[in-house]
Amino acid sequence: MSTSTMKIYQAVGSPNSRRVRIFIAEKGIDIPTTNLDLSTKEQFSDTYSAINSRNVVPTLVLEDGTSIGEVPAICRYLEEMYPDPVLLGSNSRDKVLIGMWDRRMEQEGFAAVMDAVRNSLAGMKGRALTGPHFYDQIPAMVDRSKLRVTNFYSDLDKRLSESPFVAGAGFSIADITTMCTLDFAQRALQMPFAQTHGAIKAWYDIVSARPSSSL
Ligand SMILES: N[C@@H](CCC(=O)N[C@@H](CS)C(=O)NCC(=O)O)C(=O)O
Repeated sequence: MSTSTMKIYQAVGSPNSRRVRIFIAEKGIDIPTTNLDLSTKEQFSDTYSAINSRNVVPTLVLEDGTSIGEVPAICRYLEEMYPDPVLLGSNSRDKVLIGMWDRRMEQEGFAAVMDAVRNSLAGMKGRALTGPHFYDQIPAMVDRSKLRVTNFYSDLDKRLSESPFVAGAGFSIADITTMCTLDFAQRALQMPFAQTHGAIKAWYDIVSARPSSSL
């Protein structure tokens, strides 16, 4: 389905952009895309600053020029416009549970990986936090962040031993956030989940076999 009225600004290697790319693919929609090169700091250009004042990707721009930043907000808009298939829940209970698990995966997993990456990589010097302001790295945070990632894996394995998908019986945005977290931890931190985490492995084999995961 084509949605020629909207536009997505994103970056190829960005895990937050990947969350939205997967969400869009799962919806079966097609949104014209502009790629930004974060390595040349294109997110700070005057043109993009006018689109996203936090200088982060992704951003969804609507036909009337409204800019929507923040992955959960972008996905919420797309869910309301294209309800099928449901990825944010179809009744009050499912909606809040999916919201709760997605936020937990973001805070306990995704943010921990990001903190470890941004406080350790040479290329992130002065960019320990995203956004328009510049923050020095705190190397002492790296070990703690990695410990948080290790604990996240244990907690996730327990959760997935009780539930087929992160937020319950069906695939949802919480699975997208979690898969992007695990893949980014492996790629940028060389911290894959342990193969002894059998519940994560069984779930990961299923979610990563979906065609959208290759995006
Ligand atoms: N909370 C934001 C986070 C967006 C974000 O941090 N994006 C990263 C890429 S994954 C970015 O734009 N980085 C630019 C930079 O490092 O300056 C969201 O949900 O969209």
